[in-house]
Amino acid sequence: MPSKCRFCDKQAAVYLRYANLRLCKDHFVNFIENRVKGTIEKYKLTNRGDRILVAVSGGKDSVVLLDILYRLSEVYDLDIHGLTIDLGIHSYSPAYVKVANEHYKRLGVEHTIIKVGETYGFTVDDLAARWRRVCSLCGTIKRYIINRFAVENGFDSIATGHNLEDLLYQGFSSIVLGDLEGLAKVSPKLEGKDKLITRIRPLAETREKDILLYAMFKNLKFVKVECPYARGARSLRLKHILNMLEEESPSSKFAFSNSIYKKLGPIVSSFISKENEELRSCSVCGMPSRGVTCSFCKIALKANPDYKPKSLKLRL
Ligand code: Q46
Ligand code: ZN
Ligand code: ZN
Repeated sequence: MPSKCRFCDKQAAVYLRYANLRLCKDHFVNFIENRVKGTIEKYKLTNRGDRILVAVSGGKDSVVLLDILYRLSEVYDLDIHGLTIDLGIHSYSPAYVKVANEHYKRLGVEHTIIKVGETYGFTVDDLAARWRRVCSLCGTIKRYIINRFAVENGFDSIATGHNLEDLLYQGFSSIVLGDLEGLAKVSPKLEGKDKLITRIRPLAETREKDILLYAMFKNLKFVKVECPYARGARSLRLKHILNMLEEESPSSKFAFSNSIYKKLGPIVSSFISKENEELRSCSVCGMPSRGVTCSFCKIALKANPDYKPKSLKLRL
């Protein structure tokens, strides 16, 4: 039986079981924008006048994040700037950087593209040729560059496209491994301190499927090519378990996220925060570090013996 949108006479394009809602394309787009607004307000992700650095890879999550934050920047009086990192993965990076660039231009958003190879003298492809566990090295590189760029250019926070399932996967896997520090980081907002800039995840309560539909309904271009170094077997298994739970009980993902974001996470992070107080300055680059040398500088020195820390301050 054809069914109508709950809010207008148009044909419904989606049925959201978790909300028992049939919506046309336009009302679905509104629904998702309101959901993101709800997350921003519930977790106080932004303050009026904030300068926000939006990390855009060119994949669906970050493209949707940029699109929605751009739309909300007037509502919340936000000044947004995009940052894309060219990791130097030859079968992957060029397509991503190109799409990110197209979105910045389409929206007229100021942005910066940092090429790891040109800036530091090595690429993620170089790391993969020499070491295993390249994703962990790549993750360190991305976090370092984004944070350093935000510190040097005076941003109040960094927005990333982590979606509901990304965070639930992190939470689930932290619980399975007993990794309390990891669990404390499963939150829509990670407060910064000194040279660690606050990180916000406005899509923390938005399902991956809904993000995909939003991108499709709005004709937003994004890249689907998978990184050659992605090894998702474990995360796919855990995400499959979460999807099975959702089949049984449509709102279970939201119940789980609520319990981590609102209850478990804050309790655990009140214990963990003591550890963060012990951060010192890296002896090579001066950025926050647990040891004498930060993880990024350790990787960079191994990959390029001539490595020197670089300022990422924009020349205006
Ligand atoms: S880019 Fe880097 Fe990912 Fe590729 S090497 Fe792994 S972490 S999979 S999002
Ligand atoms: Zn409608
Ligand atoms: Zn360092």
